[in-house]
Amino acid sequence: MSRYYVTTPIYYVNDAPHIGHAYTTLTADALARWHRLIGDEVFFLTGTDEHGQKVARAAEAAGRTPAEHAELNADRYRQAWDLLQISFDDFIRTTEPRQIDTVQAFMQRIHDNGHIYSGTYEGWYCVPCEAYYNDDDLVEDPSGGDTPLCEIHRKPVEWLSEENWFFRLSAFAQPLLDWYETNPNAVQPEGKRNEALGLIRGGLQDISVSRSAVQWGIPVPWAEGHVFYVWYDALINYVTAIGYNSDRQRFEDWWPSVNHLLAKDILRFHCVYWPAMLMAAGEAPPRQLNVHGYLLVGGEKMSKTSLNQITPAELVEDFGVDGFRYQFLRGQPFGPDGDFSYEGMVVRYNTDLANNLGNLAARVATVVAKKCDGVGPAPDPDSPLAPIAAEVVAEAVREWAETSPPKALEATWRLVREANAHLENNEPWKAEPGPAVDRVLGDALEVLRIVAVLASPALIDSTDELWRRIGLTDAGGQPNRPTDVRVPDGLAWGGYPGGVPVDKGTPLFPRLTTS
Ligand code: ME8
Repeated sequence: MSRYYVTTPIYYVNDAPHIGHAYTTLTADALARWHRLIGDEVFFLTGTDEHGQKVARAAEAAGRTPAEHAELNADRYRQAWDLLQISFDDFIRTTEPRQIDTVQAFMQRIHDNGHIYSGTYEGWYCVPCEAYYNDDDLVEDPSGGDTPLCEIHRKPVEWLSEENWFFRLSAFAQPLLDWYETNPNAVQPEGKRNEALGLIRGGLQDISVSRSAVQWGIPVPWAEGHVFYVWYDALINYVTAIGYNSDRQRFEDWWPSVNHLLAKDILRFHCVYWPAMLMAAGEAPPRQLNVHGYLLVGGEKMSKTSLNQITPAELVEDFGVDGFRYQFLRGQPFGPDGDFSYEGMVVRYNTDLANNLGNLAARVATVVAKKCDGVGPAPDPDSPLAPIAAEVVAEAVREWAETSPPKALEATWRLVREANAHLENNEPWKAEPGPAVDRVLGDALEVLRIVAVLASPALIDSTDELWRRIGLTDAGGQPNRPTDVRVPDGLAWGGYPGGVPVDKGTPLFPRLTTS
């Protein structure tokens, strides 16, 4: 059995989650569910990033203490993930004692290894990014203001000047380049790897790891009055949760074969700072970093100022949990930016879920009721769909392994379309009951069985319901849920036993209209 460790970024608790956060989290969830299907031991970590100025200021603006504000918004993240049926194994909050202990121990190790020194920091800082910037990273204020703007938030940065502790990042430029060279697939996709290499080759400056002007943070153990810069606190969550400072054996079981998911906004922190910090602490860098683009609304990144934030709950109300999950797992390729539109989501839902999968399930059940007294027949071992199913399973296995849920689902829906075409070509609804009709319907039921398993990382309750409707729940000798099947062996053609009751029920995915 292999181990699969997958993480999302831990999100800031300045505000509630929007669909951008849901996008990364859903992708991690689907990957975790897929790896459970193939029999891996999975550890799926998400959580919240609660310290730093951004959260402290949002709390102040809301008239709360940072701790109260963090509590409230961490809860909103948990509620959103519960709603979306996110199957995380651990939800870490950076204000927990385990994180405080681990950050102090990890940073102390880097300090003891001689990679931290004291100095004065002077330069630009963007609070919404919680990032230090050089002049070259910033853009001019188009309205003529003297202060340059952060490129991501388009807000004036702030000038910081304080006594600080610095991490000798510059010393890690060559070790990082060597690591990139020997691990050409560590950062995916290639364009993002090149971006990270560009940052390293462009020259790395030492970076301030502590703040004395901010109170809301983890105390620096060797310097009273200082707290750690929030990013040096946050990244460490990935090792806290697997026992870096509490259970060395467990840590070694899971590290470094991790798969970090993140968007391009935090590439620099994950693909440059984090591997360097690990090296400085004497640990191996992460095995895999998967960087995706932005989910755009009307061509713009979601932000509070442009009022284009959409919450997951708003869309779940219209599309259901599985409709939501399907859209964000299938809707845009994993990697580049993708535009989200409500109208596009309706089209995808109606095409793939209502018309293709929902319709296949409904028409098979209707014809089984009419021609087979409601008892599902077994598939034909020599069905023309058998080799297609084998190809689709193999392709899905490949694409999930490549962290590409959209392509894996696209392959899965090819099988749905082929099964619908097989029914159209044979028109069992027009034929007399008998072995020929049984074969065609048995084939379609077998496809539904296979699809219920392959789609189960995306569609949760509806694949369970499909399983029940085709008679496999409590069928005896059969896995009780699609998630109990082991892939790929359990998907060999012919697994549908036949002789079980098929239930039509109401539409699995009722058609939607745009209004
Ligand atoms: O950066 N499209 O937290 P954050 C796609 N606390 N993904 C998006 C997105 C969008 N429009 N908007 C947000 C932080 N995301 C730090 C992370 S990790 C040690 C610390 C997702 O709340 C995407 O994964 O700003 C992005 O990287 C993350 O949310 C940023 O979340």
